[in-house]
Amino acid sequence: MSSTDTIVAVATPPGRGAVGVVRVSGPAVPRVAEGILGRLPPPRAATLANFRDVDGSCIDQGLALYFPAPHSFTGEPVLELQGHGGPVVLDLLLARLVALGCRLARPGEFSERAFLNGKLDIAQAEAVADLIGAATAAAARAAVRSLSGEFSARIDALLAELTGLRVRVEAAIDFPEEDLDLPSWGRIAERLAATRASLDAVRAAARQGALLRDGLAVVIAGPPNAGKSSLLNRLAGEDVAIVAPVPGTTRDVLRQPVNLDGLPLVVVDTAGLRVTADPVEAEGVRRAGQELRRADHVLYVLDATEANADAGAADLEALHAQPPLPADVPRTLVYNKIDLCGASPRIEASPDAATPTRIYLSARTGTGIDLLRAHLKTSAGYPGAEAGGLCSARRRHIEALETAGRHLDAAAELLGGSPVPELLAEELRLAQAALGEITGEFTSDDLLGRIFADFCIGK
Ligand SMILES: Nc1nc2c(ncn2[C@@H]2O[C@H](COP(=O)(O)OP(=O)(O)O)[C@@H](O)[C@H]2O)c(=O)[nH]1
Ligand SMILES: [Mg+2]
Repeated sequence: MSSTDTIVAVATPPGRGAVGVVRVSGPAVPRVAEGILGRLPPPRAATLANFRDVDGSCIDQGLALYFPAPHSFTGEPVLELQGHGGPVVLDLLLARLVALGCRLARPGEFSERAFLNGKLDIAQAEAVADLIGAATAAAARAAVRSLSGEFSARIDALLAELTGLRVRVEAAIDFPEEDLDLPSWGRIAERLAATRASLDAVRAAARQGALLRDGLAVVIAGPPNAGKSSLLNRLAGEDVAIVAPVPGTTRDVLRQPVNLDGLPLVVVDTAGLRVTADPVEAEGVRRAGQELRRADHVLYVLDATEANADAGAADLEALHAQPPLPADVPRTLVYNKIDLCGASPRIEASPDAATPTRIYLSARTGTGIDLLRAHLKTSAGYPGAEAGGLCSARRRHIEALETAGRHLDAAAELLGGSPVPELLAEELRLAQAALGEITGEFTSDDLLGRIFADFCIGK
């Protein structure tokens, strides 16, 4: 697939910098280079050049790099101009290149062309965006692994297993006279079960990869003065929120990115949950409720020195009963201020899904915070930065893996009865189509558009 137009964009971030890079891709690159440089630079050699305006005057002086097709990022002829990183000079360069017939690129359009020309699959193109957006070193390392194709290779292996299965099932459709005997169906069922197991392993890995990319929204809630803001400051390692003995201090929602051993968290501090006549505080309480419904993990902070702290926990849940929080959001009860009652830090793990874990700590002295940090990691299923080997992944990938899993389950169910090869083949085809969406083997234009629209311009 080749594009007819030639696109241009500034590839470096807006603002002033030592160097600013303008990237041009498309069939007109040789002609555009003649226009702005006076000649086409030799392939892949950094060439000092004057970037010339239409009247021949010099807009900037810098390095020109020419990558002939197909050996470029997009697979098309690419020209990179490395000039000085000022917004005005870069605008002048852009205007000149547009006058030479280039069109301003849409977000992600360079990556989209790289995909269409077979330089990257979609999961790899997404990994480029994830590497740029990585919030922690562990997330960056996972993105590089996906970029180099490790995640795609695991998907391709699943696709190959499914192709093998389909070949056998479709043979039964094409040559019904050679009816498959029972042992043959048995072997197909075995292979199907093995494929299902590999798929589960890939999905578990993708979950962890997505966690590194998206991070975890940890929302702190609880009654006024329990020490919610103190806990945020303790987790952040700095004084982000105002702490005061006055109830109702926090009204706005505060968000603080926290790096938890490579796992990116966004810790959200909210107004204390109580009925109040103050309209500003009431708005804060309303917003706290809103945050709770978006949380990946809720920390209910309670004052351990208050006799009725336990009753408080039940009341807190009731406060949010309308509408209720999703049942699968983990909640942890944090009993704070243990320094005041001389208790030692401890964790009481949740005995069943309905009972939250309890952690006793002191936000003021920091004792017991380690228990909370470890608990947040375990509950998210994060193996820790030292685990290594993680690939970045996205929610979209997990959903596709789950869809494929459902079709494999349906296929297994068919095999349990007296199998109709046509129905079986259809389930396997649907599973394969779902997996193919991850790398882009089978992808609608609509999905492509949505994926690349999230990228930044110039990439
Ligand atoms: N002794 C002690 N005091 C605390 C602790 N955590 C918070 N406080 C105090 O409790 C009061 C309320 O704290 P704050 O973090 O503003 O509570 P919030 O209203 O829940 O955000 C402040 O005076 C804090 O200094 C703790 O662990 N130990
Ligand atoms: Mg507060």
